[in-house]
Amino acid sequence: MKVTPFNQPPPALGNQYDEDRPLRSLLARIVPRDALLSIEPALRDLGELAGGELYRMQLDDRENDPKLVHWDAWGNRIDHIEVSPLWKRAERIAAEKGLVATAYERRLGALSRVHQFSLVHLFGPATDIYACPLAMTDGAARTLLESGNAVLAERAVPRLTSRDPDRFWTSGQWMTESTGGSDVGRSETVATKDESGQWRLWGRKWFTSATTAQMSLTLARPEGNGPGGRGLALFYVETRDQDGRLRNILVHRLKDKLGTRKVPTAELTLDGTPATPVIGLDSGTKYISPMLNVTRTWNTVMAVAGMRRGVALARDYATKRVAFGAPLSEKPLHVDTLAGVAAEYEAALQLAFFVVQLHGRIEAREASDRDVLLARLLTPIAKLVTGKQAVAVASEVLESFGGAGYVEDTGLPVLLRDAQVLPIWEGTTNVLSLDTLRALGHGPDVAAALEQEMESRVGTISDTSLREVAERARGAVRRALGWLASTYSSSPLDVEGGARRFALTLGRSLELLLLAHHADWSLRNERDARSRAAALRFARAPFDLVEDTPVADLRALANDEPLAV
Ligand code: MFK
Repeated sequence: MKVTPFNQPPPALGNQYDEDRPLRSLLARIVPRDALLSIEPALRDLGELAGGELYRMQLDDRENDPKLVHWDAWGNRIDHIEVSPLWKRAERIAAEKGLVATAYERRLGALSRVHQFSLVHLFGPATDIYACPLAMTDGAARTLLESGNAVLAERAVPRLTSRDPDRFWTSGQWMTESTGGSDVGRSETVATKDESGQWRLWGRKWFTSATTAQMSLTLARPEGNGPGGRGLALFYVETRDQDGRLRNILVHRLKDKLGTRKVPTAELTLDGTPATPVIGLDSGTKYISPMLNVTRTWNTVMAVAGMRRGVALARDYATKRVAFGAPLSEKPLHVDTLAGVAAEYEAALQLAFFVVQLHGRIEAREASDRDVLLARLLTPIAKLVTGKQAVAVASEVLESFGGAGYVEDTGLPVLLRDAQVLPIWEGTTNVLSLDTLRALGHGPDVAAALEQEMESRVGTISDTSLREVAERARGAVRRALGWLASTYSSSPLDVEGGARRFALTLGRSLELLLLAHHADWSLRNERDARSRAAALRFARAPFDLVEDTPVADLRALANDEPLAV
């Protein structure tokens, strides 16, 4: 007897803009109707590409990792990096659709960052982390503009923000050395001036993402400068000469990474690379901080977009996969699991786009003092909280596919591997928790700005259940700020030990409050209770994480040291 085996239909994606109810609802609230109508065709167009052609390419391209070719056939050292076919396509689409340009053209004024990051949200999960070079490109443009170096800005920014793929440049951000990805102040790269007055860089960069870029911003210590970040200077490097040859840069190898494998991350030596100081000859970590804040915002949106991709695949699959007599989408326990990840996504989306709005207002010079303080405080918080959520959601999404989620050629395991980079690069969770403390250390106005923002939102919520969860979220933030104030004076070390729980409390509580605020708007304006369901569900996950654990207890546990009774 011939038995026809059962074949499970795979998950499919539709138009990733049309199907993204939380994104469309958010945009309907924050973007005026006419402006939204003017950008929707481009969003829909990208949503179609993301769920269609690009998704198919991602599955076909799965095994195409970038390749580094050191030598040509005739013995010339070329250090050529061949990227995947999808990456080549993504570069052209990114330029043409203005993934960076949109923020600088400012068609939507203060909402131009919202416009841009809506495009990023759709493009990111469909292009195998091509968002990485774009993030640094955006960061480099912002840094050059803020540096006041008109010569460099005029030379590079028109290229970094071009919509013409043949003119478009990407930028690297070469900071990490083997001495420290976090403690960048320990960098060993040295800058010297040659007889002609040209600055040249000498050193080894240990983890340079997107080494194919035409330019890079990097840090080096001018000879004779002191130690630490203050002794480093910010330099501009054009990577190739007029003949396309690398300018005294040796690419040793590509990193063998857990995820983001399409990103050609390299170890390289700067062997007298010509470079130009961007601003002064010191305080490099400070002058590169616009880059950090832009890339951390990209990281946040990419984390959120990755969650959305996972939810979309899991949701579609649940309608197709039958087990124990019914599609998974009708099984209460499976539905409960998907509801949990959908709520994480919707809450994270609200925080991400709140931060995006703040940056848009600042760049359009329409920001209040409160906006400026909140942007400094919330950029690291949004990055760290969404990075953690993205990993947890990706893990849950894989599990929702059962064994198929663990099998490479379904294209699913890469969701988890690529998510795992989000809490690591651009500042780990711990480094950003300390950055949160640094931001609050600028004075009492920062915490006051957060209190005022929460107050103004809670005050407008009319639905009783939403108001109740928003008040609980506000209470958790107040408690956390109170813990910080009282513990800081008595035991600064305990503050450092509790910094992650503190930052996550602020992040998750604010997500809940923003989601409750949005859900109340959606009830009244869209006659839709799905965002309320998301807020109430999100409120059942932990968000009040601060606790008094003396650092001595933590040390005993972490290092397995004796602890006195
Ligand atoms: C999917 C898209 C994602 C994008 C992918 C891109 C991939 C790229 C891969 C990478 O390159 S990953 C490498 C990323 N590396 C980091 O993010 C570094 C993490 N470490 C830190 O952030 C440290 O906190 C830091 C290097 C900044 C510490 O350096 P220092 O020299 O010890 O800094 P210090 O003394 O705390 O601060 C120096 C100045 O900078 C201070 O100003 P003042 O001198 O005026 O007091 C700080 O206030 C300021 N500063 C520091 N961080 C800032 C900042 N200002 C604004 N915003 C910030 N975030």
